[in-house]
Amino acid sequence: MRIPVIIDCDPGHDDAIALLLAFASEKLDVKAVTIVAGNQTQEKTLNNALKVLSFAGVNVPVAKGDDKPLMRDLIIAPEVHGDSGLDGPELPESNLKACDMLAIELIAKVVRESDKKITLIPTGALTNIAKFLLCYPELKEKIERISLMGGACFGGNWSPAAEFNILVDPEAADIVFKSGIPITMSGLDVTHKALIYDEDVERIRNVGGKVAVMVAELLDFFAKFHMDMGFKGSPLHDPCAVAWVIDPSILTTKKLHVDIETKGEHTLGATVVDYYDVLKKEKNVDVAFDIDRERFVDMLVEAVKYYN
Ligand SMILES: [Ca+2]
Repeated sequence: MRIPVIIDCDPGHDDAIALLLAFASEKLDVKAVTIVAGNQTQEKTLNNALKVLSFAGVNVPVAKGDDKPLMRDLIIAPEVHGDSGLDGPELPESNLKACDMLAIELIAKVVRESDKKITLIPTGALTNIAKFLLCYPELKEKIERISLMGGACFGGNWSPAAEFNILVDPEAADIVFKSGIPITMSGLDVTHKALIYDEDVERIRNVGGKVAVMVAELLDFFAKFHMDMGFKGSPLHDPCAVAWVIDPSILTTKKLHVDIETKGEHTLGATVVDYYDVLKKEKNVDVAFDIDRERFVDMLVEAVKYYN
């Protein structure tokens, strides 16, 4: 029985690969893809998602979200993802179109009509997910779990204390983390171990076929930024959140209490993880700390084969 999921993303190189991993998996049934602003503007992340899905021959309802976070101006990441948000491969215009509904309306429709509980996989800022929970509180009980990419127990990547996705919309993250829905958090603690090295990229390229080549070209571009930062490979953040739903044994997690910092002068957007259980509060998040990297890479290689 496939696990019904909705992916909420901001493609983004690692988002694109997360989408391809999800659609290739026989374990998942991707009911919808919703788009959030983050790595680039809403218009660009929507366009990128449609192009990638169309190029891969996937047909799924896609809906766009808001242009900006709940209460703040948008932060984007052209340093990492380029001006288009998906620089690297030349992709043709999409045959797919976004549906007329907004992201939260599409999520609500899928959740309402599903017999089974839905797992949400957000790989961008949590704007759409928070808004969905605020607007449709009656549907909360039909969410099985949220497997998200975001946050970190130790350190940040967009400020010393904060990871990008949470920093973009901390108020949204606060709503989601307080929702009571079970959460699996693939933060920097694990995604910085989900490294793709040059030889792994060549393995993917050697699979052959247009999707494998596109993924290799995405990774070629993604590597440039990370090499300059001193990484020995590219951390594939977003696919971790999908990989865990496909096979939870691929990540090692620890159940902990996590709060979101929404006010700090130096710590805005931090996921404050109570690693030593100082507060004795309810443990609301399964925080991922480790990954079976070899198996993760094998999973990605198998996924691109699916499209041949
Ligand atoms: Ca993302």
